[in-house]
Amino acid sequence: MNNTIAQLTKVIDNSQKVLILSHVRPDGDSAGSSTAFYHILKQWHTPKEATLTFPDVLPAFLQWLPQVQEAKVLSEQSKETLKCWTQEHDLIVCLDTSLMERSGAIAPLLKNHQNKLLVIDHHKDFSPYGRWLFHNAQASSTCELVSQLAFHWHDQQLFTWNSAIATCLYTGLYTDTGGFRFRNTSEQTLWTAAKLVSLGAEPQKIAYHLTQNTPLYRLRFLGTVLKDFLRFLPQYRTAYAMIPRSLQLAFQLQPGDTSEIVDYVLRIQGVNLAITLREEEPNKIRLSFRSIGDFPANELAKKHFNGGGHKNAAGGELNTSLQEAETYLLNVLQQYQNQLQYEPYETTSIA
Ligand SMILES: [Mn+2]
Repeated sequence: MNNTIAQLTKVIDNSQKVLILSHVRPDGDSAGSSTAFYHILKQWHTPKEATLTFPDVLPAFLQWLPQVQEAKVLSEQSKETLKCWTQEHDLIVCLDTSLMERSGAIAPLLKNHQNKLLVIDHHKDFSPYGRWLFHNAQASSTCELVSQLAFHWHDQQLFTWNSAIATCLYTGLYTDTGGFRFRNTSEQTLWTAAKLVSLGAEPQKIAYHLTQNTPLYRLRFLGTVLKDFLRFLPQYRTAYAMIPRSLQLAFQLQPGDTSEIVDYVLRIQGVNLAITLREEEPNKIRLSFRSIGDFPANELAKKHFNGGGHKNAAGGELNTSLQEAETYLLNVLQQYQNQLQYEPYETTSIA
């Protein structure tokens, strides 16, 4: 059950040292909402001591976020440090994390500190944890929810707004909606984005950092995957790309460098389901799923690939070789052949 904004306000007012957590393999929404929350707490009418953390190193395309370099990386800390952090902070805020286990190296320690845990999330497959909750599966992103809180707190003059906050929040709206293209882009999302622009977010600058300004090796890598590692299965209206570990090593990829590939695969005409199979380590395959229209990528991921996510964007993993994963995928797809036969949008002719 959600807490009221008034209750959450009181929780923050009553705390002094706040630890900020989010999910493993950070994305624009987890990084944007966490960093925005960090700025809000520092600008609070009674300023808080906030510790901004990420479970893993941020991908390069997010390292420009205002003051994000002040963040600590959990996977680089000792067990003692993590233990110390969970004890010495009197409030722990966990953002964009549907399962407590997804908060990374600190997750096992959180079990004993649920009484000081505030959770803000928008995932449909959310498993409740913590003491205070602000969850809405209708929201496009956690940044949309943090915006809702921030607008309220701003109206109540509980903190001093700055453009860094607007920039961070706009970033999560942008990335979780694929640049305001996906199904989750609602009137509320666009209204929130407009308000963030009025409060200092610069759409062109943010889009530049997120979608342009790409190191050349990443584009060459993308080109190689699309040319040599892509398979289109018209009978399933599905296309998938294989990303072997050897290829990632050859291009010296950094964390997050493969995340955009699946969105390119989904651009193919006639494709309702796009998949990438990335060999993270030998016998550890990470899959990303994107769908257009009604096909529930999250149900596919949950049922067959030890994963989950949103209807049109999900992930999973298999502990097999890349070849075995491909064979398994092709078997699974057979069961969905009928379900994948649809036109995502009616083609209307304009007279
Ligand atoms: Mn999100």
